[in-house]
Amino acid sequence: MREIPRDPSPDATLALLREGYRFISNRCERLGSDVFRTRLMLRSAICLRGPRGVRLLYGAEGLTRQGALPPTALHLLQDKGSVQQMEGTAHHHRKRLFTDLLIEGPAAVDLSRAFAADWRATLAGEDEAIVIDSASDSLARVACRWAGLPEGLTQDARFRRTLFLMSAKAGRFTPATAASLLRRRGAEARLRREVAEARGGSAETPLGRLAHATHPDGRPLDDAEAAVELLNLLRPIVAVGRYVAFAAAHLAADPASGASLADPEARRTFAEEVRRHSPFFPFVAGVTTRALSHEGLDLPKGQWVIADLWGTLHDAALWDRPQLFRPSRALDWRTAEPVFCPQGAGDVGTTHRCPGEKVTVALIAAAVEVLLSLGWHAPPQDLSPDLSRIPAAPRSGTRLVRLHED
Ligand code: HEM
Ligand code: MYR
Repeated sequence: MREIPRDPSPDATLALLREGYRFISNRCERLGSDVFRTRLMLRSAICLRGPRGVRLLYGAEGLTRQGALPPTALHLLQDKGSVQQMEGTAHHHRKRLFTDLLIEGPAAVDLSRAFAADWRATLAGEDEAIVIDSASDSLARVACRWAGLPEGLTQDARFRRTLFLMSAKAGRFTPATAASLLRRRGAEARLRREVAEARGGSAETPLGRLAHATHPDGRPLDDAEAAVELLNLLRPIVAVGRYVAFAAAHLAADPASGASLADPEARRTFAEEVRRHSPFFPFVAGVTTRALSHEGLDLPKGQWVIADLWGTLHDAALWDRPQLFRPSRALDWRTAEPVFCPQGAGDVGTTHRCPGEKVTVALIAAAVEVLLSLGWHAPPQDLSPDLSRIPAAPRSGTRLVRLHED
């Protein structure tokens, strides 16, 4: 067994904050290895780039997500008690709820139709739009209605903004992160009341489904558990606005590319390449629950392991000229190939792979259709992402002006 090379710095936390998405790739390249040891937040970590690391996080037994994320990121994103913190039977049972709703059910079609209508109506006639803000806000309205929440909450701009901030502020700890955590707590309390009320109603809407959902032993989810999972539907739908801003940036940088996007299949592969190319979810992390061997690595119990999603999607050994945005790669979320891992990889029912990929792709493709159906102008601006900021976005947020019906 080859010794795992070590990053020589005594603690690399500041380097991670400085280097952001490039943190793992930079060290893999420096050390000539797809795996290395380091210390982050004074804790020993093994970082991996490439399919071996992705297979470890999305296939190996003997791993938990509990204790794997900085607490602020965990509370702003999936949160304690959620599907992402479970393993085994409990996880598979809870995950079914998500895959039934988001993959088997009509969610992708329903959400993308509603989003196309809402966003188009919002944009048409605007003098100016910052795509990340405008698309995220429209997605929040659409997500709340789809979930079955009352119109009062859907129309509450502060609630919609809170849904956006949960993913926008999860990447580091600043005063804004603390403020977003407080706002999240308020949103959770509000959703607990909605769940309690929905218990008397039907199970037709996603809110109703969660209000009637059970644990494997038949006990109902309590209000807090259902509210946390409701946020695991709402928050990430709003987060797709970030991919929409990247998609719009490609159209703004190369308006002629719109001509090749007339048919739905072309828009779908465009959306898939947006997911590969854009810096979004940087790394995923787990902790071993027992000693385990994985593809030539011997890991002790309690080992923190971090797999590099962004680095794997941009590794020149795995992709032909990965820095180029090329929809002709014809990527597809249905693949189980570990090299295409923007939202995880592997088997969606039994691993922590994201259940929202079908919805994500449909929403990005719908956004492209909306943008192609309107006239607009993209003034000179910096569309490049700052890779030291997690999650990243085009620096300008993608600014469009003089939006009008064509
Ligand atoms: C899990 C990324 C959209 C719901 C994940 C994971 C990633 C991810 C990387 C795996 C986490 C881990 O392995 O620990 C993203 C990105 C999205 C997105 C970048 C773009 C906005 C969505 C959507 C939904 C969703 C639209 C639902 C409507 C979830 C849930 C999990 C998850 C419930 C936990 C799954 C589990 O633990 O089994 N997502 N996701 N995500 N995602 Fe997404
Ligand atoms: C969502 O679940 O809301 C969708 C995507 C959110 C992306 C947030 C990016 C920050 C994640 C930091 C994780 C650090 C892992 C070591």
